[in-house]
Amino acid sequence: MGNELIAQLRHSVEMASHAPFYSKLLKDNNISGETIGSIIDFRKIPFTKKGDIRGNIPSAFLSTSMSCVRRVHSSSGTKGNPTISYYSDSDIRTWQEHLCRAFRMAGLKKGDVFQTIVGFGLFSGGLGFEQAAEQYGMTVVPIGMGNTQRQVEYLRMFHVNGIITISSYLPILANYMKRHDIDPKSELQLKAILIGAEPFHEKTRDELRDFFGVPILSVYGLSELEGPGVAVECPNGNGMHVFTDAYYPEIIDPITGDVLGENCEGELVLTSLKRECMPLLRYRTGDITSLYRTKCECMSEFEWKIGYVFNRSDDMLIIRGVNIYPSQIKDIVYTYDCIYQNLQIVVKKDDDITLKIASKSSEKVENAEKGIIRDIKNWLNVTVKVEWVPTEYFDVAGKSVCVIDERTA
Ligand code: DLL
Repeated sequence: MGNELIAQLRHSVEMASHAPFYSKLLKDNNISGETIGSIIDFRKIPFTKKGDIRGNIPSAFLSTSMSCVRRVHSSSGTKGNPTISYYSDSDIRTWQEHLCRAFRMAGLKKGDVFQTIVGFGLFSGGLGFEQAAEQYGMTVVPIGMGNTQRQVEYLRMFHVNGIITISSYLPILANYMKRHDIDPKSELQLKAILIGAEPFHEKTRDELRDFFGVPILSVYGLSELEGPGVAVECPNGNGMHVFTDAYYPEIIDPITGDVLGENCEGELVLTSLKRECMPLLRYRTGDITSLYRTKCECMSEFEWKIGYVFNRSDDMLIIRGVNIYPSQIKDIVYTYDCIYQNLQIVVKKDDDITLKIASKSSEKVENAEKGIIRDIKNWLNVTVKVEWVPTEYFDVAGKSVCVIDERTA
């Protein structure tokens, strides 16, 4: 562990100590920048949880004066109150730099046209990508979410080369094009598609990559820590490069909190190294992934990667004592080729679980229904019902909700 990292961590602890929440936490635990001489010392800092941000007034995490805050964003709040994040000028610049790295990795160039199919306003995706793409020298079409017909018209009209969209919207876009006999390979000028903000399924991504004929790259981030741009995938795949000059990643056992070794799957914990207005120390992201070092062929200087995020710890369902992640259900459902790529799991009781699925033709497929029910029973020992919904059911203006657990409502 390099001295440089320790110096960065120490600096981050010092910056955080100006925020009321951390001032108390650090004092209570007799920790200050000066006590951090090694990674062991750093690990004495208790984790920060989303609940800490939600349970305090937002300014409890503000480590500068309000006059240094140039902008606020907040999380999409699909699971409770949205969490607020503060950005200084320098925080915004660092963030833009990260997204410019994402464009570079995706092979996008100055002069290309970039369409931002993500929400604007408080959601960090829209403004973040728009500003960064402008700074990168691309022409931006800041269209936002929804209205698929218009999205496609603009993709054609402006000869768009790159897009960012939330993961669940890409199948909706593809579905529209298929229904209207539009072939993106011959009719659009796309070079790369960036997706993020939600998990995707590998099979879905393979299908969509074939359909669009360009790389589909995952961009990871969360609004508590700048938004999209914490980690980014290059065309060589195999996970996402973490921008370790700005974040220190750890993987922990989500139950015990123990720090896990390289390649182990667990919850991602992030410490910001550069954030001015709202540094976070050992922040539990809730995202399940792994961390590994690799010499990637893209020659990126960022050697640490995280695996794709398929699950969140708070999406884990406990059905009659057994832990089940949505991705395990998706892995089974998507073996049926007739199934459309978004789904929703509604749990009313342990023995009352409904899968809302759509077929690619928007019609009920009897054999697939029987097979899915049987396979989920066989593999996961869970009894589910299937409710067929039209593909439009998933066309929502924002992130799709994958799990509705009414037992905890
Ligand atoms: O979703 C920021 C973002 C915008 C990322 C656009 C990428 C593109 P939040 O609304 O705060 O911020 O949600 C953060 O979304 O903790 C993950 O659970 C999930 N997430 C983000 N990126 C990915 C990804 C934005 N590439 C939460 N793959 C995170 C899977 C992702 N899940």
